[in-house]
Amino acid sequence: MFNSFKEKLKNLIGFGKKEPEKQEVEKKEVKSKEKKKEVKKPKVEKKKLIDKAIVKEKFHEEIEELEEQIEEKEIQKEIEEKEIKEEAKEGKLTSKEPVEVDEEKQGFFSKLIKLPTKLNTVRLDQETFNEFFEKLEAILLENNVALSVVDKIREDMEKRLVNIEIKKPMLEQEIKNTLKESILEILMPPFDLIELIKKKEGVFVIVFFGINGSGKTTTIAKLANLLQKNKISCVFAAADTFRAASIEQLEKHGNNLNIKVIKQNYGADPAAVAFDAIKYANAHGIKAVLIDTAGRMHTKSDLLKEMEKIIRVSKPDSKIFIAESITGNDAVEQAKNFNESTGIDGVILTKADVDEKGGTAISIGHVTNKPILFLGTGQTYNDLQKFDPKEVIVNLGLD
Ligand SMILES: Nc1nc2c(ncn2[C@@H]2O[C@H](COP(=O)(O)OP(=O)(O)O)[C@@H](O)[C@H]2O)c(=O)[nH]1
Ligand SMILES: [Mg+2]
Repeated sequence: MFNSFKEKLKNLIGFGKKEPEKQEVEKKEVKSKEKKKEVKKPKVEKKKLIDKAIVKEKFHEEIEELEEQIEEKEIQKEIEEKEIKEEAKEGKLTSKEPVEVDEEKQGFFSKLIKLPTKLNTVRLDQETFNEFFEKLEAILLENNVALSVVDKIREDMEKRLVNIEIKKPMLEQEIKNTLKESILEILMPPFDLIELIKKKEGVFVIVFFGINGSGKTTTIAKLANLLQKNKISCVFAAADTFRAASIEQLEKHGNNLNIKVIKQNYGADPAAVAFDAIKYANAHGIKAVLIDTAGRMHTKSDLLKEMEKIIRVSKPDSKIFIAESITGNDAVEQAKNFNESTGIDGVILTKADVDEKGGTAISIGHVTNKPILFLGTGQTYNDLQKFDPKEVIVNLGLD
């Protein structure tokens, strides 16, 4: 997760600037890693990779263009410096001695600074900031960060960077810090679901919902596995009575994990299945009920009504929205609408293992104002990771 995002941020802001050859080697490594992944992925993934490669190339073209501009600026600067030195020799200048700045240690962005180049501080003017943010915006959008989040980040960074005096060697760090803090403000730390279940007297009910194929059934099985590791007993409610084979899929997980599955026939009222499962848990001293539901789009009002009924009947302690990390803005839009219509307490973001971008996590956090609890990171029962906002920052190279 976040691989392509991080790489581009690094190119733009310039942190961890490297020797050109080293960069080449790393690029090759990244490419060969991508190739390896490509082999395992289905065709749709391959297409995404190709799309991404095109965007990447475009971005590099832009960078090259900008670098040419910078070079021109540098030449201009050199000429000016020469003139100043000559003037100084002639005794015309009375200002302080220019402070030597190690350009190699500075990022790509710092070279854009137009204001006082002779002093140890820089002040970013609006125009330069806009020029920079335009590039950053492209990277953010390309990596699934929603427009509303981009606007928030722009506002935050503008406030902290424009027309503020910043010590030259601190510039890169300051840019990283502002971006980091803006993102951390969005990503709220997850609540501890395990503790919440343990603390509750009686049965703890969780309803899972999201669109078809987002990973609801698989995630329920992963979560049951985690509950078992924490010595919390649970039962499954096969409340997806709509999609063919959905009950059998849940039963298979139930068999593997030795968990009871409460079911009725296909076409039965899902709320009734949920009700049965809670009754069963109460009667058998089982701590948690995990309710699997049919996938639904937020646009289908009959299915939403059905969801409302499940919620009315089961009175869940947690409503968890399952979203696919790779679907980007679609997932964000769904989360927003479900949060407004049904109300959600938290999100589990699946398929993070096949998402190189990662911006969906930031966007969902912002539009729902709800925490991401876990990331689905593969297809085995153990592939469920507790979500940690600080890890996002580390993965983006901002810490
Ligand atoms: N790579 C990967 N695949 C996943 C993950 N979670 C679910 N899947 C796969 O996504 C597909 C749909 O999952 P399913 O649980 O049936 O989705 P549902 O329709 O929402 O219940 C299955 O092939 C799962 O194995 C994940 O975290 N990573
Ligand atoms: Mg399912």
